[in-house]
Amino acid sequence: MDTHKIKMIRERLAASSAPVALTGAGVSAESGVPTFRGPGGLWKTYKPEDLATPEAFERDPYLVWEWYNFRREKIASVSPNPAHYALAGLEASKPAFTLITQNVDGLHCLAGSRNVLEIHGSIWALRCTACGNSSENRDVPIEILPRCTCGGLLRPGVVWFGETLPEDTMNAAFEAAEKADFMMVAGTSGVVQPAASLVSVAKRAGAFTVEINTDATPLSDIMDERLEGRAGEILPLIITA
Ligand code: BJW
Ligand code: ZN
Repeated sequence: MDTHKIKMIRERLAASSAPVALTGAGVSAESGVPTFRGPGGLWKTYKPEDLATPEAFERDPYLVWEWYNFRREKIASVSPNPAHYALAGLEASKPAFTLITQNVDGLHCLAGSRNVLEIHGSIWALRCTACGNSSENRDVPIEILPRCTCGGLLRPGVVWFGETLPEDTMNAAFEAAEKADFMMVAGTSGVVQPAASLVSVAKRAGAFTVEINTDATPLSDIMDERLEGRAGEILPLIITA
């Protein structure tokens, strides 16, 4: 690991008054949560159009719920890793820090982060397809097919392809990106929109941008710095003195 680069980035972060982190599945990979793309990724075995679209749920809610049960079981059995803890520590030392995650696993909260913008929702949230009511449910497995008190079918409270992101959460994320003077982008392939566009927003606003990833991504070229490696190893180096 390039210790000079780490030191420089750590100083940038220390001097920052509006730091932002954008995280993706790679940050939970070291906890044992499968990523979506790349080796061992969920989209290697499962087709997104069969499981992660509103049309798929309309067609076969049982199948979709089975898949979410399988993922809920996996996630319930794992713990946060040093990447999650480092980011939780940053919130404690820098209250102006904004954590934006595409992850639905809830591991940032479990590690102690309090203000997390979960732009793709949460696997522990349920939403009624009839009345729109949202609730939390941590049953593993959840009884298929779950029903709302109104009788409507409940769906996972996550954002599927073709769906809009939760408006308030996304507005807060764009606002943070527009004000950011430092942005670290960890463990995301950067191919899913509009999440990935947060990086260009921050960049245009003049933020210093750092990518932490085991591989290069389509975002790599626009970043000011890249740290190639595992988030669970690199984030604690940047964040802890
Ligand atoms: C490590 C590591 C370690 C491994 N350390 N690193 C503009 C252009 C083109 C397409 C679109 C566009 N605008 C919208 C679209 C369509 C679509 C989209 O983006 N498609 C592209 C894929 C082509 N977007 C949408 O549909 C979005 N909605 C939308 O835009 O609404 C507006 C609208 C509506 C109607 C009409 C028109 C517009 C919604 C996107 C929802 C994404 N949902 C999912 C599933 C969530 C629910 C669930 O989990 O079940 O979200 S898909 C999946 O991808 C999940 C993730 O949050 C998301 C991002 O994945 P992420 O986190 O980047 O993970 P991976 O696996 O891709 O990458 C892991 C990375 O980690 C890799 O780079 C590894 O190298 C690295 N890594 N181990 C560090 N230890
Ligand atoms: Zn309902």
